[in-house]
Amino acid sequence: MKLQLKVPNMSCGGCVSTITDAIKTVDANATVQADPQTKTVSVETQSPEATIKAAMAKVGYRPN
Ligand SMILES: [Cu+2]
Repeated sequence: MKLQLKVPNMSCGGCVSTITDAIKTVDANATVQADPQTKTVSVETQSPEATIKAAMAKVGYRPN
């Protein structure tokens, strides 16, 4: 499943690695592409969307 999420407070490479790590914690095989410029995170994952969103919110990046 491919998720396309908008994360308004993602602003730099540090945010990107925090978000990527959080997603990998719930799905080690996930493919994450994050662009702070467009505030977009693309995730290819087997996990439910709610699980991915919760993992991101937990580290301070709540997708809208
Ligand atoms: Cu940042």
